[in-house]
Amino acid sequence: MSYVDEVIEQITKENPGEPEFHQTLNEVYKSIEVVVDANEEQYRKDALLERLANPERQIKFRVPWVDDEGQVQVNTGYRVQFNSAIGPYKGGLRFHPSVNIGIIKFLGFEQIFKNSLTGLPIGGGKGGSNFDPKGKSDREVMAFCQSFMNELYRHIGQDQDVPAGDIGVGGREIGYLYGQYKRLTKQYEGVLTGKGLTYGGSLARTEATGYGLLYFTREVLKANGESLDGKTVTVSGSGNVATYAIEKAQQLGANVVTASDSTGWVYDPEGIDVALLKDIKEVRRLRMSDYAAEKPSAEYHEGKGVWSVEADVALPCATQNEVDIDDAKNIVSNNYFALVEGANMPTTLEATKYLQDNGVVFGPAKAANAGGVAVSALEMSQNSERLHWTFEEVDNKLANIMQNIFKQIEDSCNKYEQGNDYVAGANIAGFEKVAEAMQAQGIV
Ligand code: NDP
Ligand code: 2IT
Repeated sequence: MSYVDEVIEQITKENPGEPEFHQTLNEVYKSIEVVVDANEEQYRKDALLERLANPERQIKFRVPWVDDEGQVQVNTGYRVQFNSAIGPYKGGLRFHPSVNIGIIKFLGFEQIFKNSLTGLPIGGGKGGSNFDPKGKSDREVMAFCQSFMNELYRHIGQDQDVPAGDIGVGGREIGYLYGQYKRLTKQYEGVLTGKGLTYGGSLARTEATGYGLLYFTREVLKANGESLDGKTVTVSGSGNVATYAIEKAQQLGANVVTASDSTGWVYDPEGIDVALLKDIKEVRRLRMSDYAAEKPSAEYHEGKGVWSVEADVALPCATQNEVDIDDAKNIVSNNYFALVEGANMPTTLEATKYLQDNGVVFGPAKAANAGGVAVSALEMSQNSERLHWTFEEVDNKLANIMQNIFKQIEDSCNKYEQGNDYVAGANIAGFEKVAEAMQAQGIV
């Protein structure tokens, strides 16, 4: 059995009941096998793959809070500090009822390689809670965030671990979390990113993941002789990533005809109205069904179905494993040119293989959605130097970072003869830097 297969088997056995973590472990370790084989003796001796797959630290804690009826509620909080070889732990917080340790570990593991690809000095971490912000009052969300921070503050700091947003955590939640951190520690420091612009946030952080996704997609299409101009694009999701992906795709000349949430999806052949979408989702916190009710050209459908629409480019921007084998078959039979992942691990392993085998150009999440964390790192730089950069300055740096990520992937594909398997290219490029830093720092 190869070293990679041995470690996958061992880690899977030692961490039962964590299918999402097993999935990313399989994807990443199988695709770096070519590098591992070339260094097998040293890596084995140093147990490099075992160390990389075991988080440096996992924190799990109780989060009690009082709801509007005076009832005490109890949620579970997590922070997984996965790897600090190249910088302080960095990665978002997810508030969603599905959150468990396996989900946080899959996200944290992916984050190690994503952060490495940005070229910026940030390690990998992730956290969150099974708290569901949907339907809660502002006061309830604040009470939860304050209680969550009452424990988390002990484990984070601007040079230790810097959380940010993810599903269910946006500007409102970051504000409440930041206020409580400051109250507990008396420190006005860049301990969280995605902060509001009046208290240390960076311009373009809100837009960064979606915009970055499109800057990356532009590179992918260019390398394959295509461009976004005049293309039809389908997007899933209607949160932070989806909204700004749609906005930038339109600015680059594409027509985006879908958006969705966990209850249904909208087909709007005239193109999604981003101003209306922002008002519905960011201001009024309503559903896609409300979008359809207010936009005459839009059709609303219950359930899943975005990938049944004919288009050129698919951008899944909602959640993990939302593109399964049936969706992949639809995408192939609808003659899509490319699928580029905005969400983290939105495509199952089986669907990824099917798309790649059938000639759909595939852009992997840890490269394609790295723009969010990259601008988070730029927010950390601005906080450290106590200065603010202009929107254009941050946006230009973001575009350069996404271009550079694609170049690293292409270089790795060429060096290890992986053709245009960008999944392999991204995993290899992300891994090589972290592996070298870990080896240089001894057995820790
Ligand atoms: P938001 O909370 O802003 O939006 C999430 C969107 O996805 C909503 O439309 C939500 O619908 C939908 N969604 C969430 N869970 C499910 C589910 N189980 N089934 C179907 N739809 C679902 O989150 P973000 O936009 O920030 O995150 C979206 C994805 O992008 C996630 O995978 C996240 O990890 C990833 N990501 C986010 C980054 C960021 O900077 N925010 C950076 C990089 C990646 P509903 O409202 O009905 O729940
Ligand atoms: O998945 C991700 O990269 C994020 N949710 C953003 C993390 C961050 O620290 O900005």
